[in-house]
Amino acid sequence: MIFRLRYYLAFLSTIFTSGVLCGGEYRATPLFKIIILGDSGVGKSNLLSAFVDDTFSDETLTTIGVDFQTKELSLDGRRTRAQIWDTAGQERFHAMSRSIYTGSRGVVLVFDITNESSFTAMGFWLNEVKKHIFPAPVMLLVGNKLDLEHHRQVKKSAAQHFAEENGLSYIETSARERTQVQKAFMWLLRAIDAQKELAPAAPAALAAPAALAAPAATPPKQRVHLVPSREQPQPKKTSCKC
Ligand SMILES: Nc1nc2c(ncn2[C@@H]2O[C@H](COP(=O)(O)OP(=O)(O)O)[C@@H](O)[C@H]2O)c(=O)[nH]1
Ligand SMILES: [Mg+2]
Repeated sequence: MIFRLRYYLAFLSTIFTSGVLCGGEYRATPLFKIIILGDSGVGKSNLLSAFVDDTFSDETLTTIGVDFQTKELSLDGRRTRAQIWDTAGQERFHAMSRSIYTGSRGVVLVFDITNESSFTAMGFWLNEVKKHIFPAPVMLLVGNKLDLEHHRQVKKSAAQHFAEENGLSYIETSARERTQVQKAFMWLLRAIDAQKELAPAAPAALAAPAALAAPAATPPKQRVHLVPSREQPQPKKTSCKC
């Protein structure tokens, strides 16, 4: 029952934030839905806050359910909104995460370069995307915690090989130091934008990581918590200024 209520809340919030119920300029702003997937503890929540708020926390607790933030930005001079969904990595939340897959145009697959098993799990998460998200979204493989290079367990070459084999682009980030975080998300947004003219069945593979675009200016942002999480006990309500 609680799960269903949460699901409907998520659905309603998506409608509001997509601008369907709003008019004028707001409706015209393109919305790119992106989801972040990967095992628990790899840094998904911190990558999101690093991108949206330029913040990092050592204290972040396990994300419960799903959560998203919307960030308004300029994509090559055009006003765009990125709606980025953060998911919980644990198995008990997989069904809830799947409930928000619909309409995703981009996926960030995150592992922790200091944690071999989180990299091994990329096969599972990739399969999740292939099985549940249509048409195929643009995907970016992210090796996070680059600041912990001295504890690296996953060779860069292994990650690059996995990315090549699966038609993904690869980038390494540090949410803690904000290294390449803007670059990763902005690349994904540009890749989604470039894909919009392609047929639905077009392959997700795009340019090589070397082609990752530079970050753009970042104006207003909006944070919405659909499901209370331990680190955010007071969910904020979405507001639509129609
Ligand atoms: N050193 C380092 N720690 C990080 C980084 N990103 C996240 N963490 C830490 O890893 C833990 C899990 O991060 P979190 O964002 O909650 O991971 P999630 O479960 O995938 O959402 C937290 O203690 C973070 O402070 C990073 O880039 N570098
Ligand atoms: Mg989290």
